Amino acid sequence: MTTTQPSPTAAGSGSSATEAFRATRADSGAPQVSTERIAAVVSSLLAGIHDTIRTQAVTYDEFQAAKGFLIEVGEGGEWPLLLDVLVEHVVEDVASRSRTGTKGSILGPYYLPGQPRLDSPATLPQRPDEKGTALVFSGQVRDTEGNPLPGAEIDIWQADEQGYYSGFAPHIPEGNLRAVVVADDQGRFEIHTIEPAPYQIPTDGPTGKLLGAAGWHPWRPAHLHLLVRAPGKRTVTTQLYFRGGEWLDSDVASATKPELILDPVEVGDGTHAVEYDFTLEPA
Ligand code: MBD
Ligand code: FE
Repeated sequence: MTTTQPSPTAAGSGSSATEAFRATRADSGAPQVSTERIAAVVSSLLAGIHDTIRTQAVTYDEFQAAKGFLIEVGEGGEWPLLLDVLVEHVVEDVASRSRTGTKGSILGPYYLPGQPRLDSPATLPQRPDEKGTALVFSGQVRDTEGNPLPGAEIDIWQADEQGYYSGFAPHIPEGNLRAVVVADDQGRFEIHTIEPAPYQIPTDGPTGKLLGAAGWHPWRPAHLHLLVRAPGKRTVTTQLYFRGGEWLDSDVASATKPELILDPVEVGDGTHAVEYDFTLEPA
C-alpha cells in the first residue's frame, strides 16, 4: 500500500451489505410463499445436503466446522456476499429461461437504491482525483421491436480503480461512481466514468477464507453493474465486462456471459470509449 487510507475490512463491507439488503427488503415486503412450496423446496435442499454427507462421508469434525463457519458468516454480515457469489448465478439462470432482450446477470450485494438522477450526457459522481482510465460508455435503449425508449433509466454502479465500492469501503465518499442516468428522447445515453478494477472478495472474512481453504481464487473480473428501466418494460439487471480482462474466464461468482463483454477503443488522450445497446421486453 502506498497510502495510509484505512483499507476496507470484510466485517465492514459485510455488515453494510446486510444493512443494504434489509433496507431494500423493507420496501418490497415479505413474499407470499405457500406451505406446499416451502415444503417442496426445503425438502429438496435438505436431500442435497444429506446426499452430500453420505457420498462424501462427512465426519463429525467437518460437520462442527461447517456450523462454526455458518455462525461466522452471520456474525460478519456476509450472507449477502456468500449467497450472491456462490448461488445467485443459478437463480439468474433459471429466471432468464423465460426472458428475451438483453441478457441479465446477478445483482450482487453492493447495489444502493436512490442515487441522484442525472440527465444524459452525464459524468458519474467521482472524487476530483479519481484514478483510472477514462471511459465514455454510450448507447441506446430500445424495445424488442427496435423502437427507442425515451426517458429510459440506466441505474449504474461500479468499483473504483482499486476494486472498491462506495458505501462498502469507508475511505470512498458516499455515492461515488453511482447514479441513475436518464436517457434522452431517443433512448440514448452517454456516461462518463472510469474503468473499474477487478473485484477481490475480502480475504479476511469467512467467505474469502472458505475460498482460500478450497484453493479457489477470490476474484471477479472488472465489471459495470446496471439496472436498465423504462415505463411498461421489464427491468434488466445485468453486468458488463471488458474484453481481455483478467478473471473473465474464471469469475468466482460465475456471472459472465459472452454477450456481456465490452470492447472499448482508445479515442485519444488515453480515454476509452464503447457503445452498448439495451433491449427491454414488455413487463
Ligand atoms: C461484487 O462486486 C459482485 O458484483 C458480486 C456479484 C459479488 C461480490 C462482489
Ligand atoms: Fe460487483
